[in-house]
Amino acid sequence: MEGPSTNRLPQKTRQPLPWLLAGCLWLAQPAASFAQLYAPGSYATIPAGSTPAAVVQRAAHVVPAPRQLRWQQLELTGFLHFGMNTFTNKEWGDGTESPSLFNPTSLDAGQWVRTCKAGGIKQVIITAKHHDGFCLWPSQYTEHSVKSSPWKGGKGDVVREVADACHAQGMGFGVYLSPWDRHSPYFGDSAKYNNYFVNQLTELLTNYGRVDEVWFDGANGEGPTGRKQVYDFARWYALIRKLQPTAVIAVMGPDVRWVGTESGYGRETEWSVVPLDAQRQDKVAANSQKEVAFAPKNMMDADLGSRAKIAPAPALVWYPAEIDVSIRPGWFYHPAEDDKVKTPAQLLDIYNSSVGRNGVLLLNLPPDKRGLIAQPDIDHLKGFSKLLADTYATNLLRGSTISGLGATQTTALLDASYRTYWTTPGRDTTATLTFALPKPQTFNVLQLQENITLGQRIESFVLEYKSGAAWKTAATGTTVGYKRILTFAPVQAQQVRLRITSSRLNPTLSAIGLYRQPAEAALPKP
Ligand code: FUL
Repeated sequence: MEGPSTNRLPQKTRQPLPWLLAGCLWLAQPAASFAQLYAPGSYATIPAGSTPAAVVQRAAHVVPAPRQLRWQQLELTGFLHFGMNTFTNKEWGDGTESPSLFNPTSLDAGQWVRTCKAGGIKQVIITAKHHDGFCLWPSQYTEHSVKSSPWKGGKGDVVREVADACHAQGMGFGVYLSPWDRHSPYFGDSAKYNNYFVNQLTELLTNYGRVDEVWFDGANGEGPTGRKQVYDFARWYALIRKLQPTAVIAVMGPDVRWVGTESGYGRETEWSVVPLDAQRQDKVAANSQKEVAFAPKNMMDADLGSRAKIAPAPALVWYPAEIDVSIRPGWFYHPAEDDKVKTPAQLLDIYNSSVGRNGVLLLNLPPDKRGLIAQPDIDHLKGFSKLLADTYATNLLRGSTISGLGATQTTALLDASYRTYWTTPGRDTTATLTFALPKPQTFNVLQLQENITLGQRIESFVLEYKSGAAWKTAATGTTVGYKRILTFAPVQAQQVRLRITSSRLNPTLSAIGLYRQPAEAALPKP
């Protein structure tokens, strides 16, 4: 759905700001055009002199590009960290590793993708090249790849096996191509390396069918004493848009924002509409990993998109959060971590705190030296997926009588369709919806979904339940966005109400649900 007319800016104002081109995209030719980077409605300039109220109105109309909406609705995506580090038992290689070390004994990408799919994951991203520069596909631009390894007599191609398995199993497919390359002799010779990178991207985006996500991380350990490479992001973006226009470009890219932590826990107030400034690559890189010993567990600012943050912004963009976390302590497989795989209950808590905080969860499952996902990871992912299904199987609000504003549209709240939605009849920015349940129920989870095809609007809400003659608070929250989940101490009630206490424009809700998490979901007390 297109954004409302306020976003159809006159052609001459729909241009990137000069500082964006200079400072954010490190412009070189040929660059991605503005129309290639953004979709109608996913970007809004703020006219100089706008009042704070006008900025809020503008923000409430910014909407996702189709590729961003598709990605958001996946909810759960998977990372496959596999490569030289799997064989050297390291997290980062330095680029001097011999390709002869890469020799999985029973690699089966079909097993990786089946495991992910069975766990509810909808799309996977393979580390085609990590920082050590070793390529999992036989690139014609370097010898430092699987073609120089003993695996399959140098005839193997891990990227092809993953892409084929994804396409055969109806899963999305993505590639991680590390900008930082500790092997390439071109790295630091900016023009040469950018050409090398473009050649490799071209191979990945033309030879493997549809690609749904391209992941550029911000890590770069080469300090002032190392080689300094200026990445030609603008050229890379233009290439991706040309070759795979439906793919989202993540982290060091304009479509998907790194949430700022690798813990799995997103921010409680998560706006998908943020000042354009959030796309500055130097800022992303500054918060990213610089040394292998330092994992960026939490580099999150609590607030990126509040009224105070957007008020001075010259432009706003739809730039939603992706929350990446590994099922193990490390990103790559290490035998010593077999007993440190996150439990099903921990994974459910992470899901509730990532997907349930208006983000997409990118869960890493690293294949081992055999080239298979290890059994503890398979078991825990399966356990998580069962807990998730058990928790969200029955919406306890089903069959309720609903009263409140806009009562005629309330069927949309419980019809299990994201497309249909409830909203207030006027431009109200507060609303109360009261639910009389068919019988008393015990619940400890609230789930809400805004219809983000109309923008993100809700700023605060409270869930209350009737206890005797009094209304008591079960839970309070701020933003909703695509999905918001709140867990709380179990409550028994037959009457509940949702009060939306602040919204940027008339609020919308595609869904509301109350659920009961099974006892196995409880985390051990710290
Ligand atoms: C970081 C990298 O340094 C890690 O090795 C891992 O790939 C993670 C997802 O991104 O920046």
